[in-house]
Amino acid sequence: MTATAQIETARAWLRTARSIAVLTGAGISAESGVPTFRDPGGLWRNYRPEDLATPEAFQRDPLLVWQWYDWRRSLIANCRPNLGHYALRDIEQRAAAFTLVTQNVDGLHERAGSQRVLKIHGDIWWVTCLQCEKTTTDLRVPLPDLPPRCACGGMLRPGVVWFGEPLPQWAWQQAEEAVKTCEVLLVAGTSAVVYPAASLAPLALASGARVIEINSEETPLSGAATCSLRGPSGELLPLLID
Ligand code: BJW
Ligand code: ZN
Repeated sequence: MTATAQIETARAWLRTARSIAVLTGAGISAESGVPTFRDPGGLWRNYRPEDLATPEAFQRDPLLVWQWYDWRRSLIANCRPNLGHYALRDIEQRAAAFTLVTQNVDGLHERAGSQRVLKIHGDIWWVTCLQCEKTTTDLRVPLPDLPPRCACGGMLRPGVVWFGEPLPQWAWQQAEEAVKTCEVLLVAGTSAVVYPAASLAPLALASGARVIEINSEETPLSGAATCSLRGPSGELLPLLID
């Protein structure tokens, strides 16, 4: 099938589906200027993101990890949603049932107007206290003191999910339910290597859903997906709406 025919087919599936689920990753925010994790250019001060996004890294050097998050928060504060984020908002508005599962912590889906968003890796604007365990939102950039402290005196950590940590239970259960019951799952801008998020597309396929992948590169999911579209999500997603 030609690329144009593939897009036509995917558009028809989305138009007629009673329930749609979407899984997004860092690639969907790339065109907004947010660096991805595993593409070239994702480095900060020569550290690999995978080596900083761990509880061990935070335990070893909370200031270093906080400096990285503070830098990312400032960068994201200056980014805007792109046409890919807006296309997903439009698809939600037309769908009878819709769930957007995101691995992203940048908040750009909400800023684009998406309503039902499950944030399975947390949110970079949340802070959680290591002592009283309260989670609050802190939108200040840059943060005045690093590492930041809670009103109770405890040290705060970023409200995100690091390697080796469990995903927020409620969001994960809803995500599994959504992909098991959807007719179409759209997977955009993820390398599909981080689990358990990477298990959602195989789960959708096993439950009989069509899976449409959008990515600028081939991924481990590309061969299994019902349809795999190669290109930037900011250009391809708007083409999937009538
Ligand atoms: C574009 C584009 C454009 C670019 N248009 N496309 C061995 C096997 C299986 C699993 C494991 C294993 N060893 C360890 C594990 C578990 C581990 C894991 O999966 N590791 C793998 C790396 C092997 N997973 C975990 O630890 C998870 N927890 C867990 O399993 O808990 C179990 C448990 C249960 C009970 C008690 C205790 C534990 C947690 C995973 C948390 C991931 N966290 C991060 C950081 C979040 C916070 C932060 O932002 O700082 O989440 S890591 C990072 O990767 C981030 C992302 O959400 C996640 C996924 O990355 P994503 O979004 O796919 O980005 P990239 O950069 O990888 O890809 C971008 C893609 O976009 C590319 O494909 C590009 O081509 C494409 N692209 N421009 C379209 N314009
Ligand atoms: Zn506290």
